[in-house]
Amino acid sequence: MATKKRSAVVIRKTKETNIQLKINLDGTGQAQLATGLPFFEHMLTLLAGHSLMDLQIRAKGDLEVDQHHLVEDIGITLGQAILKALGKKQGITRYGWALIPMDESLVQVALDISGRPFLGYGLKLRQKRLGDFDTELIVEFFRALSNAAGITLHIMPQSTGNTHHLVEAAFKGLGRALRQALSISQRERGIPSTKGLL
Ligand SMILES: [Mn+2]
Repeated sequence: MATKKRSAVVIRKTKETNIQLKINLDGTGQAQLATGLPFFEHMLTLLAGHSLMDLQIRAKGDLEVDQHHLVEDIGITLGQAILKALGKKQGITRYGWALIPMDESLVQVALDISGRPFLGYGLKLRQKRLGDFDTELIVEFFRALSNAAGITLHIMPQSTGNTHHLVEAAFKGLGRALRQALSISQRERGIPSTKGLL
């Protein structure tokens, strides 16, 4: 079904950030990251590994201001790259979901590659920082990704606990749900919408 290579390169440069991102939707989950944000790279590595996308990101930002611009802009760039690599969304499974435990924490992720951006987000993160990473930026990343990729995305905790565990379960869940939604369905004859457009 997928004869064309589903990969993309997006370069995004503003006065605040400079990002080069390469993606291969049909990869093996390899991540090569240089962002200057170690905790965030830990999460992006999980996202790549569990989605089986190959992800290469080189990003520089105005970290002297704070981490906000860089994290949000990586979300935008990743969303744009996914959309570009998907093309007309021919033959994709479209929906994906995952219920991921991380010890005491349990997070449910459901998504639709619908062309309609929406973020439902219910994580309550008790720690304000993980390493030196500002946990307020987690939701900003998911929102930017959802907006740029046109993905309806719900991330809801079923059981809340340690902040690192919760965030990790959310990124693994996003990865697993994306793996499913991006996969080519052998029985799907075209664009998986009764409208004929996604
Ligand atoms: Mn961890």
